[in-house]
Amino acid sequence: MKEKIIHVLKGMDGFVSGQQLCEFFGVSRTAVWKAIKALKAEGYNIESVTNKGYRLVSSPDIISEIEVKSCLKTDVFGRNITVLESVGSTNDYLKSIAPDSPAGTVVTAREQTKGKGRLGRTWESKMDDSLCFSVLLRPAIAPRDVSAVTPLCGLAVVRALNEYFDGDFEAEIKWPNDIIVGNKKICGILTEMSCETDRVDYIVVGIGINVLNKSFPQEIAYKATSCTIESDRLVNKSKLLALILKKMEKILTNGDYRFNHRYMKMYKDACATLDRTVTFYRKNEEIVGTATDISKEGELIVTLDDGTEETVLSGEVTVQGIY
Ligand code: BT5
Repeated sequence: MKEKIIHVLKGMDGFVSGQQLCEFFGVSRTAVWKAIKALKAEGYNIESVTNKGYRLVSSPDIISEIEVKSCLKTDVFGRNITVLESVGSTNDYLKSIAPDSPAGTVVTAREQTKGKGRLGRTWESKMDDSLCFSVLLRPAIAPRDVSAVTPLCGLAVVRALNEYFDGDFEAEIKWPNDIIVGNKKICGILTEMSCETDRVDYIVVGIGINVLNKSFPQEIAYKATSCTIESDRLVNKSKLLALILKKMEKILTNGDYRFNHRYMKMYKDACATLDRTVTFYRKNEEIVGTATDISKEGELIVTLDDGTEETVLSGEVTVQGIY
């Protein structure tokens, strides 16, 4: 009921009368009044005026199921969503409920206490400052094709951020899975999967975005940035999450979880690593070259001074000019 009322109030410019709401949902005035009272307690500023009805003045900036659902424009992604107050890691939580959850299930939390990066690293986040969420995917693809999923999700995040912040800043991709603004990291992606030899059981894509952070722990301050640092715009995390889920659903399903020609071009256009000098290690040997292309499988192609090409599948690549 609360969710339906918020949906109606959001769609109205002015007031909607209590009577209209009762008729619309076939419930009593008391039921509407109780739902409005509960919404106010959750931080919604709803004006009530005798003989006019109710008007939504503002929504709380705390991520909630009602808020996300009222902004969702997807068919599947986020329709089943769990919003937690505090959790160790949204990826771990989603993996624990994955066996009984449908594709597109999302877990998010106001706070993550043990956020994970890749290779045992840590993802730092503070209560209500960051947008941390995980999405459950069940594509009918072979384990070897999973490598395209992270970059495709990165592309979705970049497009969502650039649409939401509309010219305030330009988000780009640092291959393979960091989203950067300028030369600093604004978002990281951690993809985990459960599979059998020839079949993916499920994939959990975990995305952490620095949204309202004004500062960072000393160790990462030189390389981290946030939406608030880069833009003066007020940010509604639920709305931003809904927009990212819309882009993810579109890109992943339209492209059948693969890099089709169109998404490959978009990825390359958004990739800050290309045309830069990069350094990586192979069998303890330092290799320096220019990042010249991305393969169909999402690998980075590096051209060395002698013209030979090296393919980098994953791992650490230092990009000149970026942290
Ligand atoms: C990542 O790993 O960037 C993946 C981060 C994924 C986080 C999400 S949040 C939701 C879901 N649940 C989880 O538990 N995780 C996912 P990696 O490429 O390994 O980068 C980690 C490194 O980034 C750290 O070692 C730090 O140097 C840096 N770092 C940590 N927190 C950061 C932050 N908030 N902003 C920018 N850089 C950060």
